[in-house]
Amino acid sequence: HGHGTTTNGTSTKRLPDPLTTACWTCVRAPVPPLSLEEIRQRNPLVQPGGRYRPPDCEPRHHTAIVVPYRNRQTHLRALLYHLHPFLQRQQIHYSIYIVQQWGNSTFNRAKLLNVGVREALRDEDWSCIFLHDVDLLPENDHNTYTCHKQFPTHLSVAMDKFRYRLPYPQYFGGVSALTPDQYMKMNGFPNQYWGWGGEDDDIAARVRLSGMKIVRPPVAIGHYKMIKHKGDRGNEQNPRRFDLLKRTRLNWRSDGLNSLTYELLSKELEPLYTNLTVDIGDDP
Ligand code: UD2
Ligand code: MN
Repeated sequence: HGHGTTTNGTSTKRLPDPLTTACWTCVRAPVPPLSLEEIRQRNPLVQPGGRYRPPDCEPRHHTAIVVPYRNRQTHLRALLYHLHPFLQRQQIHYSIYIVQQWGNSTFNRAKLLNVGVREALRDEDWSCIFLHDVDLLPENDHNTYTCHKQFPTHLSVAMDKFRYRLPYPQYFGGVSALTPDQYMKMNGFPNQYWGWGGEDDDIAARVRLSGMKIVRPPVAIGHYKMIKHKGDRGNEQNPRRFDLLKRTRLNWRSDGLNSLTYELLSKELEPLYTNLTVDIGDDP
């Protein structure tokens, strides 16, 4: 530990391939991309559905990780490869939910997150819910995957893509965390953002409108690597996002958890995650 870092926490070495390695406090030897089966073998204590409980203590934290997803196989493998050992080192009771949008309709990240939260809470009385992009890998073990008692947390404050700085003060994209109470208080997330962009700013606005604020870990802790990628087909920039954002104040009480409709097509307990395939409809 300590290699390649300065006292103020900035990296002095180029990190190896982000698909296989993401560690900021130490630089691990690169490993070849692994299959799901190989990742499972490396995580023998993970139960079907991607569930884990520390075997030798009573965990104080119960965290559901919810990942909005469609057609990102290599990113998913990289995430599972990193997240399982990371969460086990933190001795958290956790489960990973992949919320997969069925069909070819326009992608809707925030609505998928609503579905994931609702379905996860059917399984367990989670004390904390993480909303997690599939392509973000935490780089610092001190970044604990637990919730703040009072306020929603934004975790991905320092990403390589933004040169390890917060891009703007209200930024809430990437990885965030809420208790079920905080989530209910802001009526969940908006269902009306189809395509790329805006939904994260809407969520940040809801936090404030419902009388809460955003808390963040120090920049040196909230380090993430984003796997480089291009925009996806079916997730083109949403041209309506600016208009929608003007109406958050009017809409947040009526659009969200209390207006959520979807059809759960299947729920499978895969070895490393729970797969929820869901029909969330299409941009009207
Ligand atoms: C930024 C935000 C993200 C979200 C998005 C706007 C960061 C690090 N993240 O991400 O949280 O606010 O802007 O919508 O700034 N996905 C799929 N399949 C698809 C499309 C999206 O699985 O076809 C999922 C996946 O988990 C991905 C996430 O949606 O990580 C966000 O999409 P993105 O990675 O294309 O957007 P990006 O990187 O600009
Ligand atoms: Mn991304």
